[in-house]
Amino acid sequence: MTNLAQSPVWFTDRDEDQALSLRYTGDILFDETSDFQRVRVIDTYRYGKALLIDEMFMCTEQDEFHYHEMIVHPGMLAYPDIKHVLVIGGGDGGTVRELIKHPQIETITMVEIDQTVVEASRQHLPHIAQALNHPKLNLIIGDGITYVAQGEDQTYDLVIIDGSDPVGPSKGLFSAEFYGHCDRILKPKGLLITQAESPSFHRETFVELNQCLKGIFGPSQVKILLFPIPTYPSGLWSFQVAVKGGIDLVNPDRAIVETFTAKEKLQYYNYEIHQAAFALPNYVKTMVKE
Ligand code: SPD
Repeated sequence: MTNLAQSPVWFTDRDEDQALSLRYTGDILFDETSDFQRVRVIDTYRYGKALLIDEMFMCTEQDEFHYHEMIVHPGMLAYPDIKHVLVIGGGDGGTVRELIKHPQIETITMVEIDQTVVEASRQHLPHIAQALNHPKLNLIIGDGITYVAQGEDQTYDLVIIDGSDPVGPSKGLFSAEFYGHCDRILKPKGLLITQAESPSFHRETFVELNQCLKGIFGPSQVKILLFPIPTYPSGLWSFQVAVKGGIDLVNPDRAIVETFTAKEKLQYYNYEIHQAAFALPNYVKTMVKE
């Protein structure tokens, strides 16, 4: 246990009305401002090292597994034929680390706009960034929005949007034009999984994204997946998943899931979590009119 005498310095991720603070050592391990954003790494007492973009927590060593296991495994285990994956964002490497646990994947293309995020993670978050040199990964430093707009039709089985909040370079990751191209570059059978903010903290963004995806993929083809993550505002986070080609997202093969989670010693995801994550609280159902 630490006490306040060790360091009185806190980092606060805030908006006008609420905030989340973590106390840290006071040392900033990495601090660079790129063309896009300020990227820092600090060492917090409760959650280990934390990657910060501008004034927000992007991930921490102690709870990143909630996010990275849930952005990858529900989709991969619902549709085990996935071979070609595109990740937009994801510069810390956590999503790729989880993807490579699925040996059937042949190629992963990841397009991260900010080399500085990759560098900060490689230098200070090696457990998260460990797969960034994996031979299946083609890491492109560039604009994911342009990449998707110029992508060939029906190329990927899975597209994952592992972006930041809708400010700065991530703003365009929440637009109908972008998701229209994602639909086009997905194969007729495939999945899109996108970081969808908090239904209680970012209500407007969450609902607009849901309407946007339903408009493109069809109302019955869009599912919401909820999970807790202590270091994001409100502690409740979401992904939204668009399904193409009749994949049963909610009911994967139980034996396959249990064998996989045991083999990989996953820390958050399991069969029960898979099913429960698609259950929505009533207030969320009301928000998205389900
Ligand atoms: N407010 C934090 C939202 C962060 C979403 N992306 C996290 C990236 C982890 N790979």
